Amino acid sequence: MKIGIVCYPTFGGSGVVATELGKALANNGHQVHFITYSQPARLDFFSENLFYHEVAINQYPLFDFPPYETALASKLVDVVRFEGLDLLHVHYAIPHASVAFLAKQILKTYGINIPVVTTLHGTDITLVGKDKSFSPVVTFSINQSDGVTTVSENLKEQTLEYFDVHNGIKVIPNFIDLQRFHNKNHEHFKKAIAPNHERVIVHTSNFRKVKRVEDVVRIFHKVTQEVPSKLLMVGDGPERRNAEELARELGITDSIRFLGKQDAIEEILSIADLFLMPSGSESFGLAALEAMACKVPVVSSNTGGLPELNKEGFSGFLSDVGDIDDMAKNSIYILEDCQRLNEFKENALQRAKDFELSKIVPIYENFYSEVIEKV
Ligand code: GMT
Repeated sequence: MKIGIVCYPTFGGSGVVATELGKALANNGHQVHFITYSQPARLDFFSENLFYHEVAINQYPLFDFPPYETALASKLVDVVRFEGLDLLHVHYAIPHASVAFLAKQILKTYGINIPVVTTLHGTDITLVGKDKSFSPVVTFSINQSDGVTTVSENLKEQTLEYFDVHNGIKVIPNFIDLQRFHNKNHEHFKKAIAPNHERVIVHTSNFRKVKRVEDVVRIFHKVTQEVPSKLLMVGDGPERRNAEELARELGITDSIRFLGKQDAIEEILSIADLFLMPSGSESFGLAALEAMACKVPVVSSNTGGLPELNKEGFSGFLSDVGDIDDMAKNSIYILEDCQRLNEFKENALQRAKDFELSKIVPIYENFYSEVIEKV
């Protein structure tokens, strides 16, 4: 198939899933065209089946807000027509689903009926999409898509609850490439971070409010009083400063490192004993899956799609959002006993294997075929 992928090219989860999906499809022999405003973060190599079309935006002085949607729709029309695409797969509803609808209508004037698949990732529904300033467009464009997928059952339920959607929705979870994400023996690196055999706890995110990074610091503060530990905070975003300030207030800065954005996240996860994800909302939890693939158990909140990934008492534990005491208690339980910790580590990997790339990508391929046949 010739597939066009539209996504945010940044480090966000939806962009990562879209890019990894495109790479996997290209590996399976499909021709994949990324259409976006800059090179996707994980697309920094050459492959004969991968193409990148940059959306250039005209900076005319009249535009207080450069019309990205118009430029993207025009680019989609161009790429579909001249590359002969079979299907467009847009990731994150806003604005990609409505732009795809516009491109589809324009393409009809050229006698082309391009099938459009929309994947809803989470905040496009749970935070941003529900906003009244977006919801009519989100509802309309979901209903106009030829195929709709969500990354968890919970996100499907939320979509149906908050939007008047009469289109069918297929759940296709996030997936993981175990060739890249696996536990590598990095004892020397672990020694440098935890010279006195402390446990290593990791959090990775975009440090937005929804990630509750201050909860991470508070949980760690409680844990380290019982089990000597170090905390690695990976990523960056608006809440980083608050988390740093809180660490200073609690007097634990010597035990926490804020590493900022990192590409080789699997190297850091390889020295971790526990991953914390106390999010206020999380449609799937790709970062937790990446940790599990590297044999890292997860202590998380029980919001959104997290219970579909993290199995209570097996790969980790789940608590109510904001229940720092319970998350700290569960972390201590996992970390305090070596044999128990090793069991949780093995279980985490077992659970991650359920979401292996080779199991999930064919679900997308079959769905594309169904949608193309229907249109
Ligand atoms: O907020 C983020 O974590 C980024 C966001 C995105 O859309 O870029 O991630 C969402 O999509 C990921 C991939 O499908 C999911 O694994 C994340 O759970 C989801 N984030 C939230 O729902 C907060």
